[in-house]
Amino acid sequence: FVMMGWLIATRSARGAEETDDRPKDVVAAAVVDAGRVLLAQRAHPVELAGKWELPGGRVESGETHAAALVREIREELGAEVEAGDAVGKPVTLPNGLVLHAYRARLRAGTPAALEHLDLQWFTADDLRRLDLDDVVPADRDWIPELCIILDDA
Ligand code: DCM
Repeated sequence: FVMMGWLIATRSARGAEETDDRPKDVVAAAVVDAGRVLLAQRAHPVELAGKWELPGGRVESGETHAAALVREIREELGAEVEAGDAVGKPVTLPNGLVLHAYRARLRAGTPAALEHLDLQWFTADDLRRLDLDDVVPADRDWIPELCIILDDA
């Protein structure tokens, strides 16, 4: 019995540390409203804290990107959105995660910083004036396309 306990403990520890069967996809929402896009200021981890991002998070097993986007925005901002077209190209992080940005339209509720330090609505000019050091690295490539979207809006 002691041996069996040890085996189970070893296997579950390995499972937690070495195996991550979750999808590698991360979805991020470009919520556009009245000619502005909503950026969220990360609270963690320390190397990203204080930097602006498109809010979102990891896709769960069996979940579509659109469903993950709606769930993440509900969890992080307390608002209901509808997912739209892709923004820019997917970005692969050094850790293997692949980030996908999508346009999103507000359906209900007022976004609130439930998990972020702050939320702010940016016009295209605000984005052009934004210091890229203040943007999460993975999200920097999306800024030009966001400016185009806002200029067209
Ligand atoms: N991430 C990112 N840019 C975003 C959203 C997420 O670089 N707009 C990264 C940060 C994490 C991972 O994706 O490495 C998971 O995000 P979160 O911690 O928000 O769940």
